[in-house]
Amino acid sequence: MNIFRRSAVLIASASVGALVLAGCSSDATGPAADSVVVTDQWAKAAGSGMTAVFATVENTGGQDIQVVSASSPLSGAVELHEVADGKMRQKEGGFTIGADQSHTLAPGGDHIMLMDLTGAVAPGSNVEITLTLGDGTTTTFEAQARDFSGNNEEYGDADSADGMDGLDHGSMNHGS
Ligand SMILES: [Cu+2]
Repeated sequence: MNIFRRSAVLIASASVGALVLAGCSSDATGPAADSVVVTDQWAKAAGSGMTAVFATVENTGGQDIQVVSASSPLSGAVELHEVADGKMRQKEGGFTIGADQSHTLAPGGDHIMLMDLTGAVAPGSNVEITLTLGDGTTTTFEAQARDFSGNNEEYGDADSADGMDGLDHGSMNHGS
């Protein structure tokens, strides 16, 4: 009986210790990825070429967060885009999400652009996206693909055309 009771006390102590440690690691200066919550994410279904991913990206932390880049197993090159004058282009510096703010990625506005698709993005399938944040931490989410026929912004004649060699600029729009 005594042995059992002592074990119970030890287990209780260990649990308290774990709680204290967890509390210490979740302060405002923690990894940015811990403060990012992605909701309402979806991808535009596409047969080939390129497509876009949309979502609401929330920053639950007390400091600004920068989304500096993104990647996906389905794409050879993922870019962070904005739309200006009906044309999309790479967003300088990526997306900034203020403390306790949400950043909406939506057709006609900021979005994640998957270029050079490695395969079809069928309706109902999932597209995995990894966001890299300003502090180097990453967060990964899956966006379900759906048919969407709106949103046909053209690609701006970007000054940021560097590194775009080999891509078909003529077909760079969200349409299919
Ligand atoms: Cu785009």
